Amino acid sequence: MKIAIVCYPTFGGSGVVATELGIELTKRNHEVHFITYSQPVRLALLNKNIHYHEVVVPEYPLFHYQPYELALSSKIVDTVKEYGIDLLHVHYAIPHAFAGYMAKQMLAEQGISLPMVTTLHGTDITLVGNHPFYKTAVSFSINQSDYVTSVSADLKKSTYELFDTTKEIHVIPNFIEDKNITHVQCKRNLFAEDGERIVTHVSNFRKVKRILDVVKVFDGIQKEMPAKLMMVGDGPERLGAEELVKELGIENKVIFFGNSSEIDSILKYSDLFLLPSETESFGLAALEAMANKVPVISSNTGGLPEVNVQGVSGFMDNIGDINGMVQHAIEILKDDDTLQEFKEQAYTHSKNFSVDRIVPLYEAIYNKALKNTLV
Ligand code: GMT
Repeated sequence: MKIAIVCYPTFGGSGVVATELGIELTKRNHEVHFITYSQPVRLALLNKNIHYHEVVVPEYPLFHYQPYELALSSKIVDTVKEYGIDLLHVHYAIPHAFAGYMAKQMLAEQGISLPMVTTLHGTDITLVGNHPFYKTAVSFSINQSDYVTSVSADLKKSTYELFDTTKEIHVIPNFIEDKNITHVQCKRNLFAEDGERIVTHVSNFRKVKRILDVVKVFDGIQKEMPAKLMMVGDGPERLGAEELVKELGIENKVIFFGNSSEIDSILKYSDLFLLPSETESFGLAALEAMANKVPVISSNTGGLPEVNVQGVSGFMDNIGDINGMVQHAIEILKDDDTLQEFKEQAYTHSKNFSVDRIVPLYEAIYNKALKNTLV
């Protein structure tokens, strides 16, 4: 099948999922065409089955806002016609599902039918999409998609609560490749001294991630045992977190890496992952940690209870419960045997989200969408 994927090409979870999905689909003999405004960060290699088509929005002084949706829908139409694309899969409703719908309509005028699958990822529903300025268009584009999927049951529930839709939503959780990692002790020493626990957080440092809580929880941990904190990512809350680190006097124990494409290398030396988010439709970062044998302390919000299993892959506490998170972190990190047990449990649990289990669920939706459009 020839599949066009529209996504955000940046470090956000939806772009990562879309990119990994595209790569996996090519391993299953599909041809994948990414249509985005820059090459997706996790897309290293292009080959005869992975193509990338850049959406360019020319600057024009009259425009206060550049019409990205227009350029995107035109690019979808052109790509579909040039490469004989069978199906369009858009990730993140805003504005991709709307642009996809416009492309579908333009193609229909020319007698070409293009089934569209929309995957809802989280903030497109819970934070941004339900803003009154966007809600009408987002509801419309959900309803006009041929198939809609969401990355967790909780996100499906939120979609029905927040939007005027009765559209069937298929839950397809995010997935992860089996990392099957082995630790190389000498490299671990690049990050921390012997006997120090390595605590890690990875995100885009937006408010919703509560990275000040990450710093506070780490502060509680480091008071009880030698530890280092790896802060991976960048975003608006970074400055505040750096200030808090200084205020607490723990500058020599916290490393801010900035954005990195070496997430797995950092995770494989980590002992604990912190994700105390305000809202999280799934928490792909937590799953990536588990796949690298890193147990997770997270909040219990949104779809996180579908990913993190209490007392097995880590622990969950209420949003903002710093003390609870510190206590649970210490419970995991207190001795090597307990830590090893949690590491193995987290890794075993991550296999429930293996590529081989999840990607066929998307293929099944694609087949249904194609069949329905051809009838
Ligand atoms: O979490 C982010 O900041 C990025 C955002 C995105 O859309 O790129 O992530 C959302 O999609 C991820 C992939 O499906 C989910 O794992 C994240 O939980 C979700 N983020 C939120 O709901 C805040």
